[in-house]
Amino acid sequence: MKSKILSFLKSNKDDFISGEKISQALGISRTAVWKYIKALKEEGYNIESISRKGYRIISSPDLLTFEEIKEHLITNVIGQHIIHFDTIGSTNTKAKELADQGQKDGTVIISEEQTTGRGRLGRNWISPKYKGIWMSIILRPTIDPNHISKITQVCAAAVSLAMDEINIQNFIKWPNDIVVNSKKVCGILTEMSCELNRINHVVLGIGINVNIDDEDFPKEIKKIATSLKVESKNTISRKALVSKILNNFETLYKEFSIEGNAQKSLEICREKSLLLGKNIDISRNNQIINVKAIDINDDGELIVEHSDGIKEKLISGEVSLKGIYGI
Ligand code: BT5
Repeated sequence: MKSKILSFLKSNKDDFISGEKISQALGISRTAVWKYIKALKEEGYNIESISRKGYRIISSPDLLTFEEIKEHLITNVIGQHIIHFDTIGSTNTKAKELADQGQKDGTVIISEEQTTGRGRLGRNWISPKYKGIWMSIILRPTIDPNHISKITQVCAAAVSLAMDEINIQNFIKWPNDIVVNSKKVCGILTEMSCELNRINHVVLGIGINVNIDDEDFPKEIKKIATSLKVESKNTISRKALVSKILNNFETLYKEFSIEGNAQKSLEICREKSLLLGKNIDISRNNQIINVKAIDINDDGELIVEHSDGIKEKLISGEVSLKGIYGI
């Protein structure tokens, strides 16, 4: 009901709309209308109320609800259903749970904060309230499970294009980071449930440091992490950025959902790659090996060349590059 009232106010932005009119249209009492308006104000909506004239919306907060995101959303499927939380442990954990219960393709789980945000391999992901984008997309691709590892590249390409659109120069650090000014602003966590020849679901977790101030980063990650606000010296609209990511993702995912073709996304990942042409360190059996990153192949694997000229494909893992992440 609250969202219906909000839609009503938004579609009459320039005029006052009376409590009477809202109550009649929605079939609720005027006291109920007043209560919902009060709740909206508490969420940060600036609503003017004048007796005998009614209500008028002046501005909306940067909340990551469907009502706010949909204004800029041009997708057919991705993000057309958004489940929003004020706080949650991990959006990926919640998305997996909901996907197991049958939640549909393209649903987005988003939270204003995560208390136990997760990185890969059980690492943690700091996700302070109202300062970032912490979201997970549920996907049900009907492709061969062998192609699925490329989905992380599809996602990285979509995030990267969205950041271009707000004039943030960014690079993709294979396999799952977006880097601005040599520091990490975004990490992607891909998890899936599949059978031998069938994917049940994929959960794509995206964490972006948007408006985190430098002093808000815990000491241990300050050296390696940054935010879009720190780098651009501007507060960034999170809701606009979410819709740009989802819009770009749907376009790239359309290509991918046909037999796992990710040509366009992989082109973007190569173009924006932080690693290609550089000497990088990879870790193997507790050993650090220096290799040259030479390509990302059509399967989304990183091709590296050893000092003896032997080439090798990396499917995932840790790679490090001098000058990046304080190394
Ligand atoms: C990642 O892992 O980069 C994947 C992060 C995915 C987070 C999203 S948020 C929405 C969804 N729900 C979740 O619970 N997770 C996903 P990895 O490459 O393993 O990097 C983790 C490492 O990055 C940590 O060990 C820290 O060193 C560092 N780190 C933690 N929080 C960070 C942050 N906010 N920004 C940059 N680096 C961070």
